[in-house]
Amino acid sequence: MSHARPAGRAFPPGFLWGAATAAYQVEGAVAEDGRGPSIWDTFSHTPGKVAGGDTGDIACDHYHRVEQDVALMADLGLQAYRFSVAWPRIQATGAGPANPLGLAFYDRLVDQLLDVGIAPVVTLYHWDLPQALQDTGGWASRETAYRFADYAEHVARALGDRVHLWTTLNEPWCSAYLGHGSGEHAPGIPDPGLALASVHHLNLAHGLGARAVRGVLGESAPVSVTFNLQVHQAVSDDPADLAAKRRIDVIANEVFLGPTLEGAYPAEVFAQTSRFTDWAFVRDGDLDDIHVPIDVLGLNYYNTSRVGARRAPVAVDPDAPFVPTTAIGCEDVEWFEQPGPRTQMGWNVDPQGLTDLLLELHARYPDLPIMITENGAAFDDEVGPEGEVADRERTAYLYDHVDAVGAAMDAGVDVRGYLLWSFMDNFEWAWGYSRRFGIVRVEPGTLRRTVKDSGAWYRELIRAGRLPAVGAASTPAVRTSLDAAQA
Ligand code: GCO
Repeated sequence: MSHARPAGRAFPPGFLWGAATAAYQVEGAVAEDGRGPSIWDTFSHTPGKVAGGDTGDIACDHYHRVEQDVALMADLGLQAYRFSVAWPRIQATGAGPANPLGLAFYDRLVDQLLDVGIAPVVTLYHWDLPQALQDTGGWASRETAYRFADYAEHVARALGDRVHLWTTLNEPWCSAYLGHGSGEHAPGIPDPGLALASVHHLNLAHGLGARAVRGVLGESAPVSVTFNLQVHQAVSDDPADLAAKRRIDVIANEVFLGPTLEGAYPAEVFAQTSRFTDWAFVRDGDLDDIHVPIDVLGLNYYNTSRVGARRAPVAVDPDAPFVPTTAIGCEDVEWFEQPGPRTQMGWNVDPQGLTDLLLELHARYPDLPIMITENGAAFDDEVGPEGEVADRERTAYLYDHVDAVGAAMDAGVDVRGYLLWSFMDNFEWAWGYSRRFGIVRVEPGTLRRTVKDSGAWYRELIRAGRLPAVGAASTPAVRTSLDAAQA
């Protein structure tokens, strides 16, 4: 398959181009300056949970190399950097006064970014719950939502109006269902009832956290939440297949969109999940608290899936070691193989799915601006003698998805920016360091940074405001301020 692409469409001035990371995936320094343990420290140190026994103990050492990393972002011309604040750096046990040393790290980061003209996009929660809060129930406990609001208030006070956009949560779907359904992610407790309680408490945390940020910074403080909405394509128009699609949509998407954007859970969800919970954890007033106006909806998009009614019944094994999301009130939904190509994650490449998702969201919420807060691809990079990476597949993936965003914008969707995943190779959760999403390579061991061809291409996209060709020859190497320092 050819990865060559001609020069392509232009984007409006003001469209925000950036890149994203998350604290546990890049920072390292897990025991420094008063940081307490998070559920991901515990999980990654539990044998068998993460590929290769990898942990985030050192990760990209971003905590110590942050100045160089910001300089590199500036070399790439990034206009925004989406990073997450590690809750256990701010409150080691998830409660009590803020740790000044923890806040100081992000305070400096924000200033460094602003000094070079990069807009800070802050995610308050990207999965690193303080372990002490897990010990008292984690997201399955209502108390965690109140703790989150307190934490959000501390961070809002410290970073103040220097932040371009506040995101309360990243992908609560993962926290709820991978953390409590499949058990692939921390805390790794497979229990559908707890997964659904977590859904609600994460929603509540979003509402209370957003209100806490605005309580400190005023009603005009820009607030968002980031969802990884699942694009389920029905395998046919048969009513049974469409009904199956609706059931998985309800569990995966509507339980987040409904409360946060419409102030109600989808009516079907209660009957659909009655085997696992009576939803008594939803208290009077919660939906009002959750339904807070947001300025932007953050969207993380990678791939699509095909679903339909189950062709043959399956026995649900009560002793199975994990509970797939589909088992949570979707036992009758079957997954069908998507055609390729695929990334190294095994995920299908489907840029049209992104255009379709944007159009659908815009039809439902015409006044809600959208920001792509993650999109990118892992490939098995081949490294040249100088550490160079001619990652044409990744560049083609980025080209096609940026183009898909542009197509949706042409059709009237208000998309404000594109923040690719990821600025650099990092700790890919259960996959450890075996999956690399970066446009900057991080050399295992030395942690030396090298801009990949995709990074050089992205720099040119940002500079010109239009899609550069993806050539037969590789893009000229980017010489950066780091090259001399690392030589
Ligand atoms: C995600 C996470 C990222 C992942 C990325 C690739 O949102 O799933 O935000 O942390 O690393 O998506 O899987």
